[in-house]
Amino acid sequence: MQAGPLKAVIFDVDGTLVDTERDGHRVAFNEAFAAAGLNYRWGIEEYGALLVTAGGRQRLEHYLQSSGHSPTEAAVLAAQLHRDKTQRFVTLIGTGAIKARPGTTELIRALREENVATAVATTGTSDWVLPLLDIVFGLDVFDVVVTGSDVTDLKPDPAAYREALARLNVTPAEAIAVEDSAIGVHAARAAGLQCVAVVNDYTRDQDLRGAAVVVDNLACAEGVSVLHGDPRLRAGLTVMALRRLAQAVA
Ligand code: XBP
Ligand code: MG
Repeated sequence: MQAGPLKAVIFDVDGTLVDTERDGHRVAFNEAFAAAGLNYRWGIEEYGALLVTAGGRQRLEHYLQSSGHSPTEAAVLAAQLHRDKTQRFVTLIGTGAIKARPGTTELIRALREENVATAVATTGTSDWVLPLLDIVFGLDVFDVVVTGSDVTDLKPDPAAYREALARLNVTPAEAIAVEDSAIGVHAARAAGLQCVAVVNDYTRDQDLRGAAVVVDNLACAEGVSVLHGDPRLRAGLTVMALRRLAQAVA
């Protein structure tokens, strides 16, 4: 097949490259609550609902306000808890407990071998995103990394994707986003990108209709479940499949 216009693939982090929310961020938030002497604890299901707010600090702030704290108190407490949560999460990352989702490492390698640039656009903060990417994948496998610390507006706002496209120096038609969530798909689409959604337990039932393709994994020994889009993706998400997708919309 002739090479398509695909020049870059931009990956989301939480839920996409790594499954961090339930057993990573959520646990660190709960440890921060406990260390601050607060009785709040986020259960697995409750945390899934809270994820509609991107950004851990913003998530805390909304939650604290809805729990009766004044806006000023909530803002100060959220900032303090978020600093502590981030440190705790960085410690967890250092233990090697956070692993790449199946197929991500191989796909990144294959893209780079075919001279397709690889990038990250996340709303997570750089204090943990950079060490995590370094430990799990190696920072040098990404041409561009845009974190929530680099933009004012978080997903579903397209700012992180627009910034990644600008730094990559490619147009939206030359790139594809890989996301796991409705707010992520919305952000990518709002930046003009085609999107592949790879779901996890928190995002499986979300409205991902903006994605051209929805799969339950990037690769899996038993085969990938294609929830929406090209059934050939059962064999896994390959560079050729991504090129086909880019060509289909070119
Ligand atoms: C997911 C997020 C982040 C994380 C927590 O980002 O919304 O807020 O839940 O990280 P993405 P912080 O899916 O875009 O990678 O506490 O640093 O915000
Ligand atoms: Mg995500």
